[in-house]
Amino acid sequence: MIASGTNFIQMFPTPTIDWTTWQPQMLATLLFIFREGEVLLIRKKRGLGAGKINGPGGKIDPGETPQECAVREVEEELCVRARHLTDAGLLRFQFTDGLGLLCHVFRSDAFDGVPAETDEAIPLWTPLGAIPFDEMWADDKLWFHHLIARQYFTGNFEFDGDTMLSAEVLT
Ligand code: 6OG
Repeated sequence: MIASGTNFIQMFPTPTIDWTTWQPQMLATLLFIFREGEVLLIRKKRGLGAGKINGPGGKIDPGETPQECAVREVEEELCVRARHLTDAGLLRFQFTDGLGLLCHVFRSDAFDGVPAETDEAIPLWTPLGAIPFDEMWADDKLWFHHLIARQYFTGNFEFDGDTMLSAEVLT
């Protein structure tokens, strides 16, 4: 992995696809709610990445904006209403089975309600110094520090199932 300077790209190894012409088949969101020293993660019960820890989120419905999707998914998964979303990053995922997923990442520092377990997710208030990367998608450890630092990031990742084949992160 290479990392230098402030505007850096991390890579390992070289991507096999051309990200400049890449087109997604699916649009999705992730929304990370923060409070003093903690971030609200979920143990995902179903869908893509079931069993893993991630932020709440999901696929964007037709006619929905990414922000609307992010708020809806958090309400459905955790019964809380996030307020004042900011754009945190943009992630591109290409899976070897053909799925191309573009994921808008948001952050929020204000919410209403108390997170509750649902059919879709278990809420996990997680200290920022103890993010459980071993139980998360492999890309997360490459951009999570930018999310915490409020530094906008973009990432391009190739996956074969759970295995990350290539990665680039740009800030
Ligand atoms: P549903 O199946 O829940 O939408 N997602 C990923 N998130 C991370 N951090 N890394 C990945 O690496 C991911 N691949 C997918 C985006 C899928 C949800 O899963 C997230 C969506 O929130 C490959 O409807």
